[in-house]
Amino acid sequence: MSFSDIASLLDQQRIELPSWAFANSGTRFKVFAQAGVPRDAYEKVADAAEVHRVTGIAPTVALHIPWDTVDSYSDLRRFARECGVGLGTINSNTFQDSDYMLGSLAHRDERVRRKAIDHHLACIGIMGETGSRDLKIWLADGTNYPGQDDLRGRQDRLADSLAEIYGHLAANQRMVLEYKLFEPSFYHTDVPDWGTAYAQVAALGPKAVVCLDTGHHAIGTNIEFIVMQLLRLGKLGAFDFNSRFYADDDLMVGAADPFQLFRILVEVVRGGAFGAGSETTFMLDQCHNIEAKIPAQIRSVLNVQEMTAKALLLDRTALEAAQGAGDVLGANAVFMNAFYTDVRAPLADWREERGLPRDPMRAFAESGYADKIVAERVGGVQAGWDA
Ligand code: PSV
Ligand code: MN
Repeated sequence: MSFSDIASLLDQQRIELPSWAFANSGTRFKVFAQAGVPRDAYEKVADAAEVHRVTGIAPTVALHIPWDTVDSYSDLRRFARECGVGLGTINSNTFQDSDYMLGSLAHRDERVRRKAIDHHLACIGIMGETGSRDLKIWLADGTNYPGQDDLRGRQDRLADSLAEIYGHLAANQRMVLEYKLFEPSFYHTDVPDWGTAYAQVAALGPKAVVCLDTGHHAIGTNIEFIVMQLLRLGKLGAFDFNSRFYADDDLMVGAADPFQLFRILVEVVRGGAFGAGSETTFMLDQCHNIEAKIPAQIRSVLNVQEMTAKALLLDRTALEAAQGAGDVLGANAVFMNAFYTDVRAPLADWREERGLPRDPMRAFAESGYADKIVAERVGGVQAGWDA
């Protein structure tokens, strides 16, 4: 298998960018504001379009509601189109309202649960205007102390809430349920793992699928195994890509462990989830607290593309032959050969052939866009974690 065999496959790659990656973010200790950062959803979309302009494979932007609330979503859609991109997944947010201190869709209080359900119905309304297919739900719901609440009752209420939301989806829309081991809840989380997410979405029907955020597992978890299993079950709806060293670090994908990203993408290809017909959304979910935001998104897109090229280069015929013969070292050598293949020069050629810059990082640096937004975005309030 050579690069020319996979070049046209790489044309089919699509990576969705998170609007919030362009805004200020930080840890609970400090948000370091950067100059030129967007003040509203329009400016976030404009920044995302720059990433697509130099990479050619990031044509959609995911929104987070209410962070990206605008007066007219159809106008934002029009603006995105003018910038050369589209609007993608709508992410709900039930983690920054005081009412949700003890939970949202799993809350005991019917008033709070109703409010959380209604927020999701409003998000479905927005999806109609933005043309989005996916409603992505991540819940901070959980408890901090043993005995604080009834685990079973919470799971049952969660199922009821999700069923009501699911009932409002249009035929071409999906619910994507994201799991996370812990944080902000520390004793238990109501959707802590892929098994719980799978059980909840399987009960709902075919339009409900799971989102796998690569930062949401215990250290040492074999994430590619989960990818394989969810694809096997037809339920891997989306990725939230990022890197972690410790917990949910939200660092650039491929920065911490490129080999893990490669192994994940090998299972994506093996499971038939790569390419034009894929039902899996490949999104980044990252925060750039100390590094420049637009270049960090470009670097992340390139990291995914590089590991995808290596995964596509894997000689599956040789691998299967070695596996079938019980040749442990031979199979491993075939696998590692693909990972160690340097695809950077052929990818630069691939870009040039498509009218894209050979070096997207450099092209952005030389474009003057960073200076332009610093000069133009004066006044107003920068968008940030809780803006
Ligand atoms: C939660 O940690 C999460 O991964 C969810 O996807 C949220 O929507 C996102 O982060 C916010 O950055
Ligand atoms: Mn996520």
